[in-house]
Amino acid sequence: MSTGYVYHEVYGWHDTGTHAGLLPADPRRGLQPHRHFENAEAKRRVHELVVVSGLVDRLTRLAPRPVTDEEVLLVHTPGHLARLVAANDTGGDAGDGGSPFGPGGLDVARLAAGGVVRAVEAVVDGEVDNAYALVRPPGHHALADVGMGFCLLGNVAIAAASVRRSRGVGRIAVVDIDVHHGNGTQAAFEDDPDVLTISVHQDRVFPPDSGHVTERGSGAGFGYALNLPLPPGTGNGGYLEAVRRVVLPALRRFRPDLILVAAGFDANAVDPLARMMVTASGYREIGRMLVDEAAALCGGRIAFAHEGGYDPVYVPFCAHAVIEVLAGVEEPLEDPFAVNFDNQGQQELQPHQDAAIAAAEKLVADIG
Ligand code: 6DK
Ligand code: ZN
Repeated sequence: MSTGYVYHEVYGWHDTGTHAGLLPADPRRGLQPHRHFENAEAKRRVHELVVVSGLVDRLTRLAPRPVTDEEVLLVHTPGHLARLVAANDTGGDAGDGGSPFGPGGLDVARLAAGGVVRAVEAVVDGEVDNAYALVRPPGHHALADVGMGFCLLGNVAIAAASVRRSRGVGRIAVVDIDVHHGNGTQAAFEDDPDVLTISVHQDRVFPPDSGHVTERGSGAGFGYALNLPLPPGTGNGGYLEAVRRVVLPALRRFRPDLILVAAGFDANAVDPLARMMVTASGYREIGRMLVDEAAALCGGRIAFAHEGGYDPVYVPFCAHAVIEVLAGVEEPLEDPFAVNFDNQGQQELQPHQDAAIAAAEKLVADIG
């Protein structure tokens, strides 16, 4: 049993600067500068916990390489790449005004996408059994011709497209558990019946008006995009039920050769950018179900790519739990915060959450 692990110190050097709650800081309006939500802290502290806990000793370190122009262009337009290249010396924004980067930001983004590619290649090649890529900047919002939502390049989309080309992988399922809609990954494979994209997210947080259960892909890809928007306040009960009743059955119908997980941890109980209540034990169970399903469906071939998650104190415990599952650790690190979050009211499935799950559940039968 071996688990690949990608991290590079330069991921922490991607400079998103300051803002004031996602607006430009402006003292004239009382807007005080604050570091960008997508700063290095949460992810760097995940890595530090993985090292300090000793988990790193159970992992196989994989060195990321930057993605080439050719790989970027599997998902993005020449225009998008050209704009990022043009802004790379000075720094700039990837498109929506909320996705800033400093000088060299494109180089870090290439190494993030390349870190996911490396993890996925190692899994497909049998070099490792499964893998976790702890990368930054994130990727699942980036569209073909524009970056958005802190994302410059579509890390998971690029990795999926790249490994299909280089390794001839047939069917890939992407499971996106970031609390925001995985719109970029969905768009990249909108027409493609060989890539199933599943996104479980908080209803209409970001992008605005996106990720409705009615979005199902188009053309030959109709039915191969699945969206499960959950109401705010959903905790472990609702999330585990969503995975059991929608994600796993969808995977079983699709029969993927490889599963990729866009692993955001911003559905955690104290995230500043969303209103969900998932705890480290919830993430552990979600991770376990996905890893077990990969074992049943595709020889255990599963790779996780880190996306969002903004509380620097709690995200490390959530991500650590998932990496432990991948590595088959039997004595897990205790979550010191569990006592505070596990007993929050309404952690168990609520009727309005059940209704949201039922709406997506109905669509699963059309897959495959
Ligand atoms: N933006 C992510 O976690 C990124 O999915 C989430 C991005 C959320 C942006 C939220 C937002 C505004 C609001 C108002 C005006 C401009 C922008 F990609 C990941 F990092 F994973 O409210
Ligand atoms: Zn997110």
